[in-house]
Amino acid sequence: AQQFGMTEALAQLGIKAVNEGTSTGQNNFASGDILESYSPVDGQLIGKVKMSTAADYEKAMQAATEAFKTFRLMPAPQRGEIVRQFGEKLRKRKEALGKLVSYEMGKSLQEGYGEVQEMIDICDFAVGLSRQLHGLTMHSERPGHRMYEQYHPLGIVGIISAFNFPVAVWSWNTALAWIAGDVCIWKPSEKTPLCGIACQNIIAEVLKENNLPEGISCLVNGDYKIGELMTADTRVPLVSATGSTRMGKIVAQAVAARLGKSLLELGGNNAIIVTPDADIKMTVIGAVFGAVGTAGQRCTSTRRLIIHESIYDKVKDAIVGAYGQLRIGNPLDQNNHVGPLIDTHAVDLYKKALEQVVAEGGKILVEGEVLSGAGYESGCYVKPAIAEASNDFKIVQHETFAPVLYLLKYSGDVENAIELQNGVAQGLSSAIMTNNLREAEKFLSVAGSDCGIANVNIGTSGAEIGGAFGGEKETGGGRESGSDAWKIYMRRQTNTINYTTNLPLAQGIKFDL
Ligand code: UN1
Repeated sequence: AQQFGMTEALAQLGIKAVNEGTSTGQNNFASGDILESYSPVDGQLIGKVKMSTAADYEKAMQAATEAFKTFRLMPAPQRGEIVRQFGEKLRKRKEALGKLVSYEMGKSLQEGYGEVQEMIDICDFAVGLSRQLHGLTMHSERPGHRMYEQYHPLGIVGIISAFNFPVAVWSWNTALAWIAGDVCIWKPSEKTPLCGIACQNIIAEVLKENNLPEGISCLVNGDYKIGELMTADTRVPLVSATGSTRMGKIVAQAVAARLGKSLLELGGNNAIIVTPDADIKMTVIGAVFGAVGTAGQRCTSTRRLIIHESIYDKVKDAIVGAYGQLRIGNPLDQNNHVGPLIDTHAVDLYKKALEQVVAEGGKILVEGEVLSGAGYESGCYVKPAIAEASNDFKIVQHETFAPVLYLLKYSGDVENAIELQNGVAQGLSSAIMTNNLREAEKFLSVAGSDCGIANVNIGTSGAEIGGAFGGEKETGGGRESGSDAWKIYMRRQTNTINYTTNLPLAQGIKFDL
């Protein structure tokens, strides 16, 4: 990692070297056990942080509660100015933070930079939005009355994020929450704690320079136990959680039990439909990036290709051929396409998936393999694999967070492909490759894809921040990022104002005293 300037990058982000002790972010409440962060890139210890105890969590809550009292009074466009400054700092640290993301999480450096770019983009979006937190005005049924609605800040937003987008998902939430006037408490994945420290250090600088309370952004490190404190806490009106469907069900139930709000961004099982009218060259690029980008660890990763029988062999050969060109290795080296999986546990799940697809009657087209030898010492590097399968296989129905792509065949009309595409429990992202207008429109119609994201002639991953991001069914139903996703971070209030000397009742009810 040294040769890629990692030492300088870590220093720039305020991360301590291993022999210098534990890294602490500003307003990072942590006095518990030490959590070590090992890189899946080279197996080296990158740094250490302390975990947060229940007492630390309580301190964070107090800081956040205090900060909210003043932050909510700041006009929204001024809060936008804070987010603008944060975006400016991210521009300056893009290289360092992108490198840390790549080194701690394992995604390619290009994708690490892309992730920081998503943070910058959502900041820009939020700055504009800070002047557009619009409510509607309505006509009252009563004479001399006026009605309107307004959006007020919610309070403390709890954020639980996953390892695969260790910085961007936090910023999708915080950038909107902050312009909305909320304060945030973040529990990053215990697999990427240093990314959490680095982000916290950047926002803490902005807060300090503006004389704002640190509690606007709090960090707690730790495992699910800290998450449990948050989900059960009535002081946290909104919990935004990204991760597995299993985790999401636990969070949703705990938050619902106290009638809080949750925003869930859970598993996907994303497919690309390839029709006889598809552009094969574009299909190959979209499908291969979708399947092997981030080593198949995006919630939007392409897991299934649903190919028409008439072009099945052609598409299969082209994709298999493209897999032969993939270079797997250190993701900091921009010559490589595919980096490691997050840890050896993920490698086990990858191996199990490949065993299971064979056991269920699938046929391997591109063999998987756990790579060993020079450059692969971490034990986390695997070869992206392809299997021919059937949609009803249990393993195909399941989201395996690894580069395993299933090829499925359909015959007849595009309706048959749509049925397969929708025939899974998850509903995040979907795509169709076709130059046929009828097929494309059918796919986007009410009888088409049942996912939160449906694309034509691009792959399933790599959404822009301007749209609402999220999905249906077991994906959890939440929407983050663009469009009107900001509304979940605010509470809506309907106001009726009477400017007459009479007090008529609605619905024409007579009540005379
Ligand atoms: C995720 O995998 O949790 O659409 C988020 C994409 C990225 C975000 C993925 N912009 O692939």
